[in-house]
Amino acid sequence: MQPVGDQNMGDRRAGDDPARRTARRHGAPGPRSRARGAAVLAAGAVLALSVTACSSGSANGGSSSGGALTASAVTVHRSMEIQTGKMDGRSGWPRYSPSSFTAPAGATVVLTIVSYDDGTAPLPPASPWGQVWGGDATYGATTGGTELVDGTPVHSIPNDQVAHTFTIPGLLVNVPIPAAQSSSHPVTVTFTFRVMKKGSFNWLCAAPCGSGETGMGGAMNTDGWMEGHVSFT
Ligand SMILES: [Cu+2]
Repeated sequence: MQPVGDQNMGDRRAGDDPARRTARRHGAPGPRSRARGAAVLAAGAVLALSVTACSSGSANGGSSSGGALTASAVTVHRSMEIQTGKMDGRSGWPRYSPSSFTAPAGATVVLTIVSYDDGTAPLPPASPWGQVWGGDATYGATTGGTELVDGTPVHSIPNDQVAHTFTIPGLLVNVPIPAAQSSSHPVTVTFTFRVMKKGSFNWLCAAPCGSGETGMGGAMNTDGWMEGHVSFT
């Protein structure tokens, strides 16, 4: 998706958005942000288990129906844009737009995420969310563990350079998004996957880009901002 409207690019900076930075340092995490932090950690544990034991995951955070499908020859393209608080009008609240999409089950989905956020939300050194995860055996979300960053294939983003992630815990899919070079020079991340089962799954951002002491509040806790849904029909 291309930038919306003709906003002044200079207004889109996140790296100089003091509210966002300050918000991370002040205020105690609420119960919801703690719960979300626990959910993210649990999903990380599931990811690690799945990769080491080659076991399949569950529809964690989503629902599915019907049996496995046959892969189709159809390829569909979906796009999301990561906007900064200065773009979406809510300081300190970065947002994925749109926050939800639908795609045919069994089709190859080429997802393009254009991010204008030039600030980082560093992950802890041991966090698994800087790596590209290719999905779960049950639902067949396959990516080869690769994403394209401005056309260059990579298997991971250094944890301290991550700005956001696009993570579908129920499909064991994780796409780390690095910080944009500048607010006027967005980074484009492209990722291909296929889901072999009908159903709806929650996605979330696992990088602490929200408000509160842990960075897990605000946009991180709000549907339509740093979490949403993907449906396969
Ligand atoms: Cu985020």
